Amino acid sequence: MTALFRLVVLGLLAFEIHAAERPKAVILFYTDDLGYGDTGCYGAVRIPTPNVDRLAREGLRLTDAHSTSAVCTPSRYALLSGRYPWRTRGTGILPGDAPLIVPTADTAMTLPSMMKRAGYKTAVIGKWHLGLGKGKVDWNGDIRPGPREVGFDESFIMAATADRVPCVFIRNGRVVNLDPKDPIEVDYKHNFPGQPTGKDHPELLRMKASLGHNQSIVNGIGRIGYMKGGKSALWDDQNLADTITNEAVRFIEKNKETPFFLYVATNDIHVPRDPHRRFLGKSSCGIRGDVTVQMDDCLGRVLAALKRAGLERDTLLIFTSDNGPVVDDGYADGAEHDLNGHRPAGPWRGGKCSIYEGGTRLPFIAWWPGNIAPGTSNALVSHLDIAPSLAKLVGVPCEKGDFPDGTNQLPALLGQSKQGRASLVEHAMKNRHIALRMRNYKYIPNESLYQGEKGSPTGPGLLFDLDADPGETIDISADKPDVARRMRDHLRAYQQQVQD
Ligand code: NG6
Ligand code: CA
Repeated sequence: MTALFRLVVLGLLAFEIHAAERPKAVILFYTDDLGYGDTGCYGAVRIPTPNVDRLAREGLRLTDAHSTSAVCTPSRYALLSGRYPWRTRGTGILPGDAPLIVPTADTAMTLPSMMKRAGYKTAVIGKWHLGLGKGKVDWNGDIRPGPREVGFDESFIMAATADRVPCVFIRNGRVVNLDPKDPIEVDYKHNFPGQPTGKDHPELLRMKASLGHNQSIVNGIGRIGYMKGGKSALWDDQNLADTITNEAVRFIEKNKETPFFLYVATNDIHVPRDPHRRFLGKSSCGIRGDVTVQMDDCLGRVLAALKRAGLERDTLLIFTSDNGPVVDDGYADGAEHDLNGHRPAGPWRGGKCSIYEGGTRLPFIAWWPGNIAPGTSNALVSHLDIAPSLAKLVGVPCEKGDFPDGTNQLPALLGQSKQGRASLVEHAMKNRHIALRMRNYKYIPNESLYQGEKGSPTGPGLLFDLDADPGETIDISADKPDVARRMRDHLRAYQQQVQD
């Protein structure tokens, strides 16, 4: 065999193996505010989640996987861009009329634009919460830039959260079912004359607020922000989950012959919790459990659609959540009272908004029958790693500057290695609320604590050994000053790295 011939044969072989290794479909099933302990396979006993449990039985269940932040917008920003959100101003929880904050595909590589480059058709269905447009959005026209400019071929989204206006779906930049004779107006500062608010007309509310949520009233629920018009386009809260699920199922059916990347971002289990009546009482811990059952049903219907499409063994599905759990998130829905012993964050301390582990340590299952062996892994991975790992999987080379804070953790996600990241910066709310994980250690600077949480009385921060003390209750910074100092310096060095 000549050297050249050998090269060609090797090249062809490499191509064949490579081609066979790529899944036909990749689905990122991204839930909202679902905690580590909220599903059966992660220890919940009062909430039946048969579909999530099935994923865990057939796939790889991670026990040290993290969202990038303990709240939604920064977490999703990092997911799509591969950048730590706390390096960039303006990545905090956004109002529904905020401009787009994710880099567009013409300025940077994004998760969807990378998948597109690999030949996958890309779509986002569900919650967006990353801003739209460039300034004042005209909700009655073509809304851009948005998902398309970030790299999604198709989009069917809620602009922000279900508790923020505008309460409408947007398909490919156009509000769905909008009557041009009844235009939509949105304002986050001032109400529109004559429109009732939750504050002035509590008698019009069918779900009372416990905090805030007292501006425009839509479907008897007080929201954040003011809106007017668009009556025919308003969503029905009790059908939100079905609407999102139907869209996801339709996308799978329509594209079963094409490689696709589908980002399904559920509204569940975010507030307001207003499930379809068929889920009422389906858990034994109240409304919060019931919307978790509804989320699980959505997953079940996606899995059924994959089976019907013949894609069951050709799909890599990642199941996870954007941030840790919260029980009372501003509506008096009885969730706190009905907990019934259920622990949303499982063994971890804190939850949504918190710098403790419960803020970002979340359910994370990688499922790809025939390619990922069933099991569990305690490898440390972050949502930041999803884009670079998928890039490796689908064969898109990443340059320096693409997904700058992400690392390729494909071996850990495929269950081929238990080695994950060496370190990870965790993030709570404001850009200064950060902490560092290194192996079993967690270092929290005093200035990263808030809402009355106490820092170290003797040093610059708290140090925990998560192996010995998973609940982060015993500060060992005085016993291990060298570890605390090293981690403090390491975290400072991260902070000082200039964002490109
Ligand atoms: C808070 C809201 C909370 C929720 C959160 C964002 C109040 C009192 N609280 O400001 O209900 O909407 O923002 O949640 O209004 S997230 O999951 O999108 O980050
Ligand atoms: Ca969230």
